[in-house]
Formats: sequence, C-alpha cells, structure tokens
Amino acid sequence: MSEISRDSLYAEPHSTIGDFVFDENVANVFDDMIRRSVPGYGSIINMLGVLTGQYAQANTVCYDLGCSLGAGTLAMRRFVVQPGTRIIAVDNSPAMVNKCRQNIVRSNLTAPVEILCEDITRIPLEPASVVAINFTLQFVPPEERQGLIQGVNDALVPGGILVISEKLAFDDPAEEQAQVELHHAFKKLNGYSDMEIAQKRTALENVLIPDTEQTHRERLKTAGFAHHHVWFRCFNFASMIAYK
Ligand code: GEK
Repeated sequence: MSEISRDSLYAEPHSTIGDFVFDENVANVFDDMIRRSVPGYGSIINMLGVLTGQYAQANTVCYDLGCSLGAGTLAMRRFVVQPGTRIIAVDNSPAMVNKCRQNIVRSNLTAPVEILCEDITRIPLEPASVVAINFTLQFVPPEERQGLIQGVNDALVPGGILVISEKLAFDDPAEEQAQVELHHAFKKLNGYSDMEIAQKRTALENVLIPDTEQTHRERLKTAGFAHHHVWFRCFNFASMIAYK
C-alpha cells in the first residue's frame, strides 16, 4: 500500500446518517479505517498469505472475494509460487477496484493477478484451491449467502480451502452487549471518538448484517465442506477455515 490517509469520515456530527457505501471517500481512507476498526486485521491478512502458500495448487485459481484495496490479494501474491496458479480479486465498488489496481501495479511481486469489478454472487468461479472472503459475506444479502458459499464449495478442487472472516452476532443478548462494548473500547483505544463510533454504527445498521457462529457453521456444513474450524477470534470478530 502507498500513502495511508486517516479516516475521519464520521468525526463531525451529521444531521442525518445515510447507509454506508463503499464510495471514493471510503476507498481513500479504507486502509486506516479497517486497521483501526477490525481487531486482528493485520494478523488475518498475513496468515491468509501463509495459508495460501500452504494450500494453493498448481494450475488453479486463488480468489480474493471482496478484495477492497487488495491487502489480502497482495498477501496471497507474496506466497503463490505454484506453476500456473493465478489470483483473481473481485469487488463491486469501482472506487475500491481502481485503487486496488494501482496497489497491484505498484507491487513488485510477480504471480499473475486479475482484478474484476463484479458482484461476487454473480460471477462463475473457475476451479480454485484457495478462496478468501475476508469481512465481505456480512455485506451480501442474507438470502444470497448460502448460494455463494455453495458456489465456492463447488469450485474448490479436492484439498482446497475457504478462509472466511466475519463480524459475528450472538444469540445471548448479554454476550452480544459485552462483545460490542469490547469492540467499541478497542475502537476508542485506536483514536475513534464515541460520536464517530455511534455514527458509523448507525451507517452500518442496514448494510452490515452479521450472522452467528452457529449460522456460519451450518451454512458451511450444508454447502458440503468436509470440516471447518475457527482459527482466529477477538471480541465479535472471527476467521474460519473450511476444508473441501
Ligand atoms: C480486506 N477483504 O481488506 N460483490 C463484490 N464485492 C462486494 C459485495 C458484492 N456483492 N458486497 C460488498 N463488497 C477486504 C475487506 S471490506 C470489509 C473487505 C469492510 C465489497 C465492498 O465493496 C468492500 O470493498 C468489501 O466488500 C468489504 O481484507 O469494509 O468491513
């Protein structure tokens, strides 16, 4: 990544707060926003690279679905050495895709990368060995999530993996409240004010719809994954690996 601009999109009081959109304003500060908002983001990105090195197979595709600025794509690219393996990064925000293209061109890594400005629920997937859906399923309409995960399982070759990271909801209201409070304390520690946190929360309310861990587990099972487990968790954020 090149220059990192500080996220102050919700630092001033807004009279009305519209739904959060991945436009140019967000793309310009996204790297700072996600690092200060998602606990463990840097570790998850780095380990996505390591997992890609372990599971990528020759002559298959590694997908980064919901690639934003390409942090995951670059981590994958660092570790792809298998012959004939390509990375395909997909996002449906033109602002994100434009900046992602610049980040990929600037890097001096060599594994082939294709970047598509498409809806991840609408693209046919090629035979794949590693698929990453990093903090993106939560933005897909709930009724389309099973179909997407089913499509990923169908596209994976034997021995392939899906790495899926998400914000989680909890059935137990007391746990939900405690985890949200911990997450807000984390954001405050990273320099966001109470007002910024509250305004961003309102903006995301109808846009980011988290599932419970149980819902994720059932969806992966229904899609036919042989087994899966959580490999990272902090507050209401988790990342899972699902094995074909
Ligand atoms: C990272 N993975 O840095 N099709 C394609 N893209 C979509 C769709 C869709 N249906 N819905 C949302 N997006 C990245 C972070 S951010 C997470 C992912 C966050 C895209 C959207 O445009 C945005 O770029 C991304 O998913 C979600 O590891 O903002 O918390």
